[in-house]
Amino acid sequence: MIFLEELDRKRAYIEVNLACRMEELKGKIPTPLFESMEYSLLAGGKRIRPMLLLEMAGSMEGSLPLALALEMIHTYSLIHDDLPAMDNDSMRRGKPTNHMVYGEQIAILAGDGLLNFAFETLLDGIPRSHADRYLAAMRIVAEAAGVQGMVGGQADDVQNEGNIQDIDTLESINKRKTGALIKASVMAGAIMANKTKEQLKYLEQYSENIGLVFQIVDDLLDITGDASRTGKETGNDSKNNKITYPGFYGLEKTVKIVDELYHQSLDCLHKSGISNDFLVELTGFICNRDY
Ligand code: GRG
Repeated sequence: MIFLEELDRKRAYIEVNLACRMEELKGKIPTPLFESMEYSLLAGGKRIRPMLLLEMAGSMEGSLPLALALEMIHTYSLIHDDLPAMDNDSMRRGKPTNHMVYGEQIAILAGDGLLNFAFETLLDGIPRSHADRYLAAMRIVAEAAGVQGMVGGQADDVQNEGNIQDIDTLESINKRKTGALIKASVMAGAIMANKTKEQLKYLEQYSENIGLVFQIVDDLLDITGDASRTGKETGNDSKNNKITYPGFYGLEKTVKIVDELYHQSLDCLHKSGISNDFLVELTGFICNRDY
């Protein structure tokens, strides 16, 4: 239970800082835009990306803006992903999606606003010492969020019109759409902590593994979470009939793959020389979010 308490404490720390950062916009931007940005940014969420970054950065000062920016970018992507033109979802983080509350126009602008505010936050936070590391970390985040990462993955996803049928294409899309930002969270934190080339090599493997697991577990939760209601027992996304890991490999093998990836992730973490009990537990949490 100590881990869950620690998780809550760290989540609260991130949320207080996100709220503080948002306060800086209060009264300076159109009210519906502010409320819409705040609605989604402070709507809960596991805060896994900023948490990974802060754990990797360790005691390195000046890392907080990177963590906050990651959550803003992640939130913008969720707002846009939920739009009728994309996934057309009506619930997110247990609440009505942004466009359901504020309308599509404001939801699009709130997403744009959060993306830009992420970069304002990053630029405002450039530290006096170790600015070189910070800028390198910023570069990693920018690339992962952009056309070579999340945006590119999403573009391929919509181009396939939700009709991906082979596992390699699915993996390539997921690697960019979901995995890139998770990998960037780990690698940007590692750069801040000045890890060696050898350590970075293992951390790259670690972060790629957990990025992949993240998506697979999400697919599994779709089945185990509400199979009776959604009829997703086949493992295929009922909305657009695209293939998923459980749909391709079957439930049993998918669970085995997650288990293997979990153990490989721990092995990479160990080989990277990082000894952080919370990070080990967080890896377990990511690999089995059924807590
Ligand atoms: C619109 C450019 C653009 C990109 C969208 C994030 C994304 C890319 C798509 C989401 C598709 C999806 C639901 C993938 C499953 C894995 C995932 C990213 C889940 C949501 O992230 P969590 O679990 O959410 O970290 P919380 O709410 O905890 O922050």
